[in-house]
Parts: sequence; structure tokens; C-alpha cells
Amino acid sequence: MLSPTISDRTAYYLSLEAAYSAHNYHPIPVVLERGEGVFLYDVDGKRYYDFLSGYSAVNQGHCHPAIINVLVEQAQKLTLTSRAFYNNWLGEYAKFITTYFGYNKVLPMNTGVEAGETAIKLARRWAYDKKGIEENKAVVLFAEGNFWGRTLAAISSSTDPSSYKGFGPYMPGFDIIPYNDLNALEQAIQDKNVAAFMLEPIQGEAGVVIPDEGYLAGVRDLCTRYNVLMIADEIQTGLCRTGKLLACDYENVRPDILVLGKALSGGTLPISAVLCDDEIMLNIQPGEHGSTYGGNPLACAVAMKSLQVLQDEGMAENAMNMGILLRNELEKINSPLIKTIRGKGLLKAIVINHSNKDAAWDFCIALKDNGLLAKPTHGDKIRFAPPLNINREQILESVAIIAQSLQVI
Ligand code: IF1
Repeated sequence: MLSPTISDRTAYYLSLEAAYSAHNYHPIPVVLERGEGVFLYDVDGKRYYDFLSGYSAVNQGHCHPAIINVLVEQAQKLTLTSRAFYNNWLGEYAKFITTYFGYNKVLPMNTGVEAGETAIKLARRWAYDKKGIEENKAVVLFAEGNFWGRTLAAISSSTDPSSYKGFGPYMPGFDIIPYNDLNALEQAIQDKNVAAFMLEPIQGEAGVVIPDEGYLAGVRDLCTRYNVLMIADEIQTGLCRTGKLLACDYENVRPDILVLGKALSGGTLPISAVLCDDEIMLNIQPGEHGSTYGGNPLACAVAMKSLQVLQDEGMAENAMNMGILLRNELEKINSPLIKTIRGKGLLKAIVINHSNKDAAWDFCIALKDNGLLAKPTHGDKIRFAPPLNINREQILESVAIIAQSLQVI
């Protein structure tokens, strides 16, 4: 591996984390202290293009002024009541977000993985109360290569050993089928105990894997025909990232349960949400699900503004246009080191073509040295996902950095 250039201040923060924080990550060696729009600044004041956007949590750009304003104002007034009492934001937010996405109800949670768990609980309960599946027999289907978090349930559906190995035993009632394979779904769905199929419309962690055109519509159709709930995990793909409000919109598909997180707060707080209609949501009664922070007034105010900003600033459209520009400019580099360019909107990935297994990492180190931050995944893939308010000139400058950095590997 190339040895990165590291300042003394950077080395200091790296050593603190190494000594006192769990070693559950392997970050690019850069220490950030400030963000603004599409840029991040390190502890030495160096500027970088952010091509990760907090794994798509920062779609609206770092420290978006309108979101920060609401965050600060509401923080000075009221932050948490718990759901033991009402607050003056939850109802307004619930009305806003259900109208925004076209569902009867919302269930507010915090992290993405909690929202995934919530969706599965809703599906199981619906299966027993409405579909008539025998208690404790419900099966939820997942797609190979899925990623929806790190809890015991989430890793129980994982096909990636680094997620699940050594953490068993695993959750029963989960079955895994190949992604992008309607025949496999049709076969699995014959089982009368299948309650739901949960999937990402584009698989993020798997390396931005896009299913064939017609797959999502096909999933919708099979789920409807077999009375199985379609759960769409749009935590990474949703909220304008792929050039539409939701990635499911590409095929005009309306999932039965919609799972959102990440950019719902513009990268300020952990805020997630599960949306569905009454037929599914109202099977859960008081005391049967919740969380201390879910639906807190600070989160509700911030989430409302974060959604508003996406709309007001035309971020879906910009993601679409800048995504096309980014792909065209990356293609122009015409380097044998880039094996594939894929993705929709501003959720893009390249696959590196190199005999050295460290090439993608070394390339990201070179990107960092040249002023652009990205992270490899699964060895040879690199996600390019800048904030959605990036402009044309910034895309061109970023691609110049990418082209220049390819020279070192
Ligand atoms: C980490 C990747 C991104 C997600 C989808 C649910 C969750 C996630 C589709 C859970 C989380 C993360 C978490 C982050 C790395 C990451 C990721 F590299 F794994 F693929 F985004 F690109 N559904 N994704 O992508 O949300 O509970 O984390 O809020 O460090 O694990 P969470």
C-alpha cells in the first residue's frame, strides 16, 4: 500500500482513536473538522470534495443553512418529551411526510436499521392479523447481497461473512433469494407463510448493483398477486439520491412499506421513518413498538425542513443532471484502470481494473491527497456520491482530480 501523507495533527487524532475507540472501522486517514455544501475541511484547513456524503445522509450538503437554522432554533426550545406525552411537532410532521410520500401513516424511529426492524415487525404482525399466517410461522424474504444495518436481525439476513460471521445464532423466519431474479421470487413466494419481501431498489453496500429494468415492477406484481408485502429499503437510494425522489419511482412502483433514514435529517441527527397504509400500520397497538427518541420534536422539525429543502432546491432534478454529467465525464477519462461505471443519479460506483488488490485503496489515498474523499467497498469498487447540490463546474473539477489520481496506481 502507498503510505499516505499525514500531518502531526492528523496523526494525533488517529492515535487517540486507535487507543480509545473500538476498532470496528478502517477509515481513510483524514481528520475532518468542518463542512460546507459539497466541501469538507480537515484539521489542517485543507479542502476536499466530499464524494461519500456520509453514506448519502448528507444529500442536502453539509451544514445546510435552512436545516441548521431549524435545528438550532428548535434545540433552544424543546428537544425531547418522549412519547409518554404529545409534542407540538409530531402531528405536523406526520401530516407533512405522509402527504409528501402518499401513505396513510408514518412510524418515526431513529437509525436506519431500527426502521428496517420496524418494517419487519409490521410485516409479521400484518401476516398474523390480516393474512392469517399461523403465529410464529411468518417468513420474510431478503435478497442476496442486501445490507440494512448491523443489528442481530439485520446480520441474520446478510450474505456477507464480515457482517454475520461469529455473531450467531441468527433470527429464524428469514429466507434469502437471489437479487434481480423474478423466477426465484416467484418460486419462494409460493410458500403460504411468506409475509414480505424486503429489498433495496439499488443495492448500495453490494457496490451499487442495479437490477434489470422491469425488476422492481415485477416484484411489485408478484407481491400483489401472492398477497405478500413489498418492503422497499430506500434508506440509501431515497430522498433524491438517484435522480428521483425514490428509486422505486423509476418504475412507478409503490411499495407497501417504505423505509427511509439517512438524509431525512440532512446529516444532522439519526432520523428514520417507516411509511405504510392503515391496513398494515394500525395492527400495532400502544405499547407494542417504539423508542425513546423516535418522533422527538427536534427530529420532527429537522426532518420536515430536510424534506422541504430537497423539494425547494430541485435536488432530484440536479442529481439526475449532474449524474449524467458525472458519468459522461468519467467515460471521457477512458482509462483501462476503470473497468465499469454504474449507478443512477448521484449514486455512482466505479470498479477498478488492476492486478494489485490494494489498488482501490491506494487510489482513494491519492484522491484524498488531491482533494477528494471517497471510500472503497468490497476491494475494487469505489462509490461516488457527492451532495446533491453539486454544480457543473464542481463536477468537472472533481473528475479532473479523479483522472489525475488514477496516474498513481
Ligand atoms: C456503516 C454501506 C452505505 C443502508 C441501507 C439500512 C442501513 C444502511 C440500504 C442502515 C446503512 C451504511 C451504514 C454504514 C455504511 C453504509 C453503507 F457502505 F454499507 F453500503 F450507506 F453505503 N439500509 N448503510 O445502506 O442504516 O442504521 O446505519 O442508519 O458504517 O455501517 P443505519
